[in-house]
Amino acid sequence: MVNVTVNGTPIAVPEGTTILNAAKAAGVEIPHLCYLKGLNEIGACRICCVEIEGERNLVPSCNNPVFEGMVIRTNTDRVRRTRRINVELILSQHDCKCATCVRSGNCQLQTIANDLGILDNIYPQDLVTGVRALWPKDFPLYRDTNKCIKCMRCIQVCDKIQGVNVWDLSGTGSRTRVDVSRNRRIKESDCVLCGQCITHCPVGALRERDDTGRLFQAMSDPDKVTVVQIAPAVRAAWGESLGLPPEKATVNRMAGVLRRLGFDYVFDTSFTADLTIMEEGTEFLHRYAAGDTRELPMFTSCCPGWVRYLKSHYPEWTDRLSTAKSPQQMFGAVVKSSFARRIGVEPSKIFSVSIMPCVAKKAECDLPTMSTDAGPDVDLVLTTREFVRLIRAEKLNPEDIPEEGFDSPMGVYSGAGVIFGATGGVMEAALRSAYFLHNGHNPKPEDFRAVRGDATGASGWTEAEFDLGGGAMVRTAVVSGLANTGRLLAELAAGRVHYDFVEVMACPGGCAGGGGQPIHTDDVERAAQRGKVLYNIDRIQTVRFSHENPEVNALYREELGEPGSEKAEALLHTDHHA
Ligand code: HC0
Ligand code: SF4
Repeated sequence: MVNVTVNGTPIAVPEGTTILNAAKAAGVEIPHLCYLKGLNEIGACRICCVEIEGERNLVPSCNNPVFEGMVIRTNTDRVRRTRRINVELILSQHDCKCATCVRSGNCQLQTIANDLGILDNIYPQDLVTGVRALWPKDFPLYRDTNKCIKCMRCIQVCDKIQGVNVWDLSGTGSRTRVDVSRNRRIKESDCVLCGQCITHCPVGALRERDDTGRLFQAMSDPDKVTVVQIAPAVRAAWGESLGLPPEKATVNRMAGVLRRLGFDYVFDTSFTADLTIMEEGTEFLHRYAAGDTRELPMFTSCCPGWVRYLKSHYPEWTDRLSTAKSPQQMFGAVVKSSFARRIGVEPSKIFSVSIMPCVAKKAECDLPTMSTDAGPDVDLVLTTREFVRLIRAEKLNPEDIPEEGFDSPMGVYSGAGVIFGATGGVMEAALRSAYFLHNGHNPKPEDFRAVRGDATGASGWTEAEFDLGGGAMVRTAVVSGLANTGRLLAELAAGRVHYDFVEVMACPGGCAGGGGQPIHTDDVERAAQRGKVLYNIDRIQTVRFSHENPEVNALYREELGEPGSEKAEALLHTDHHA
């Protein structure tokens, strides 16, 4: 242990502790902006500077460890003045139009400036102008250079957590800025649209494309029937930025809210998560029995960020992706076919919307393979954040809105369909049903819990092996975060690991930690906590197996025949090469 004093309070902390964390342990919070634990500890913003007795210069506290006998002061006049000047200098290069910024009220720079009582921008603004106009408006990820404060969090998260390396510094000195690396335009980069750089941006420099205007347009068209689906992971997070306690932020209250927003039909993506399991589980058993190494291990295909990553990094392994469409896209396909027939409406008159914790879903629904003559299967994707903005725009108070049921038939789901939203959930749901399909009887729902992933992504990936019955040993791996995924794929390529079935989610923790989820300014990662909410929902469901979803079974009975049938193939599968 190392003995230090923080503002006169003695404290002992483990060796290697940073000044920032030692101060925290002594009950002293040091303001900081660029710092992100374990990810960005570079002292770039200089807001966390403190005075150390005996040192001439102030030092950033986030990346300097304590030493024995260190005397730290965080509240001297010099520290206060320097901190203030450093914030003012950042503001001089920041487009401070807070009234029209998506992060207003949720911006770490705004909070620090307000907390320090900075009421004027005293330095003339020196913004790089005009660059913003070059950013493509149709790309689901939007970047505003004039808001970037060069904290470098986006660079670090894209490099270290995702291994995609989209961002880099360009220019030197006062002209240094963050831009797409290697002089590329964003559309030429490998950006998979995971949105992790958005959720780690402390200000409004990065955001998703705003699609709420297109929704309002469709809603005001009397010819359109609006249908909405709610992704599994949204239910675990939508209440966070509305101040709703988890027991009030239920998916049934969300259904009530969506009806008040004007949707004609409200459904749950978890229904088609169950349908995905029927198709993907069947497909896996066929591939496993055939043993063709070109198609094994089978990779899950429901995360569009991962599909984009695989196709750009290992295009030769595209055949290993399950051909099953994602639940979002299966949902769209069913809505514009069997549901349209059921309600007697032309498919082209249906406007199909999904609320997703994800930015990449905005690109998935635009793929040419996800459309028919009636138009795209899913017309519009809104992130959880955009959904919350709709609630705010309409001045709805969710606490006053009663919980309501879903419309039928696509509002019926099993617990297996809900855990899709957490890392390992797709694999667990698939194994529950693959076991049934293989043996003709159910396992215990908890039999496959060993596949549950590590929501922090810190431990790499989770391996497990199961006997599906009759000696059918299935080797599984579950991974989230694309840097972890890159390492797993390298091991597979080198022949050092062998799996039959691999689940990949681009975002750490799976969709629960998705790049479209609410952003918090306290730097606490919430994927694990949200994942627990989903597992708890599963635990209390009466139906916990996708193959026992009565409406999924009715769909097969009445329209599709068997999983993997010609009709099911045509409607629910895709060609990833197209
Ligand atoms: Fe997910 Fe999905 S689980 S990718 O994270 O499979 O976005 O929540 O909706 O489609 O169901 C996201 C979440 C989904 C899909 C489902 C899958
Ligand atoms: Fe990198 Fe993901 Fe951001 Fe694209 S969306 S730049 S892949 S972190």
